[in-house]
Amino acid sequence: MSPFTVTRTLPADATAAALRADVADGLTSTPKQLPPKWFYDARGSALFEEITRLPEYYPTRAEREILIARAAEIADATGARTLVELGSGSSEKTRHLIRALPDLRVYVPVDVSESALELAGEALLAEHPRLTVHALVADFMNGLALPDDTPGPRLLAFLGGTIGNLLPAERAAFYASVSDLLAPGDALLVGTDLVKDEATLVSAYDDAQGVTAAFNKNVLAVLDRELGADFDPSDFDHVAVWNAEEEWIEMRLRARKDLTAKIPAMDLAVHFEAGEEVRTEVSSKFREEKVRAELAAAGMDARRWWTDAQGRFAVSLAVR
Ligand code: AVJ
Repeated sequence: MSPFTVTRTLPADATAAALRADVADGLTSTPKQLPPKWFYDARGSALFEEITRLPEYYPTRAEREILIARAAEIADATGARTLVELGSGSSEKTRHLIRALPDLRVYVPVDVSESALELAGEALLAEHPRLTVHALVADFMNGLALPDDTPGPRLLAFLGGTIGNLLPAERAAFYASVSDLLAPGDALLVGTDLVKDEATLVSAYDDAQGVTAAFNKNVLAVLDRELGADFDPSDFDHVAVWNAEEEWIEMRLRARKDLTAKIPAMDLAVHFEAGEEVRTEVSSKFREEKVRAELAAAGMDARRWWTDAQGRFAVSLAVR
């Protein structure tokens, strides 16, 4: 078998169909909403990379600090021979982990972006020629099946705080499906941003340079390109608010005036009153007890909890 294979479990047109379904639901409901996964076309992914380097956006640096400091402990605790990474993107975060896992034989990056998987796979193989890389083009929210050759113990990594983009019910379903996928003795490594003061959180999602605003508005450019819509991103303001009850940051786009956007591909016209908002992202912030309890509810035992020195972000290791 070639050391690098890519398996597509998403039909080529699944993405287009999913976008239409999300727009049909989300822009006709009250309040309006769109799922955050549609930010990430090539421009959106580049803007997100830029966000990770902003002074205000601490999660990426905090998580990297933890992974570097704890890679050897993670390797010891898991003895992983297979590493599965959900939402792997450029695989930058996992590089430290891969270097630290002495028994690693198979790496399974999972992402909706085939181009990201190919680039990351080639780069990793250049560094680890004996590793088998079996990339999966898949949307892991719609159930996940592992390739045949994934020797245990397996470590499944879901990093970056992306778990925070799921609503509580989706999160429970996600943990349950991960637990189903794992065998006893396999482990889950999950990165969670933590509850902290409101000013720090809001500025992480509303930076001075306006990169997050451009990232947020990019979803409108995606709708324009993919669905022939006529949104003008400059008709909307970027909004980031802390929802203290739910303990999540919400990003929204707020119409600056009354407007009607046409979405010809779907025979849809969407009206916004001046000031009306569409919620584009929820980014939940966590406390240790809640992470533990949610993992336990899915049959996983949170054995380790590591934070960065400033206590801003946590990485948990849970065993099935
Ligand atoms: C990649 C989903 C973890 O929620 O912090 C960054 C995305 N949104 N700035 C996050 C994001 C606005 C990010 N995640």
